[in-house]
Amino acid sequence: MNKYELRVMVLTGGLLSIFLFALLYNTFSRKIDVPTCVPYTGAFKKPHIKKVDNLTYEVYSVAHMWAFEPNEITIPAGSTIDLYLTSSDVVHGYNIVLKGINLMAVPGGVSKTKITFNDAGIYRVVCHEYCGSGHQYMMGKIIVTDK
Ligand SMILES: [Cu+2]
Repeated sequence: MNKYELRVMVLTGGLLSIFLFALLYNTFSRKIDVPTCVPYTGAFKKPHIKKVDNLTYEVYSVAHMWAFEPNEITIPAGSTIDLYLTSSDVVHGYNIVLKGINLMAVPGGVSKTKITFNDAGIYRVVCHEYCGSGHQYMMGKIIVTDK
């Protein structure tokens, strides 16, 4: 081993130590808000839409190869959806185009978000996580009707 090899090894070890220190420091001493999954409850055996009141809906959605269930959601303008999302096979994505909503559908976990639709229109839902040969056909729709 020549002196250059030794320098490279010392430098590499030093950088690795700094990296590990930064990782452990940030893990234990700072409050990092990492999104978590709600524990799987089995509420998804049957995907469904629950109407809470005229402008509030709960949607229990399951993604699977290669569709979302329910595939079409119709609500009046001004409605808020509590969306609970899971997957029954592999990891899928749930992107509501024009709303900036971007969720992952993970088997065994539930992703949750709240979305308000003030404007009428048809919002396309696409899978944005490659999930197999039918991935590009995996889409749904949220139809927001005029009040
Ligand atoms: Cu996909």
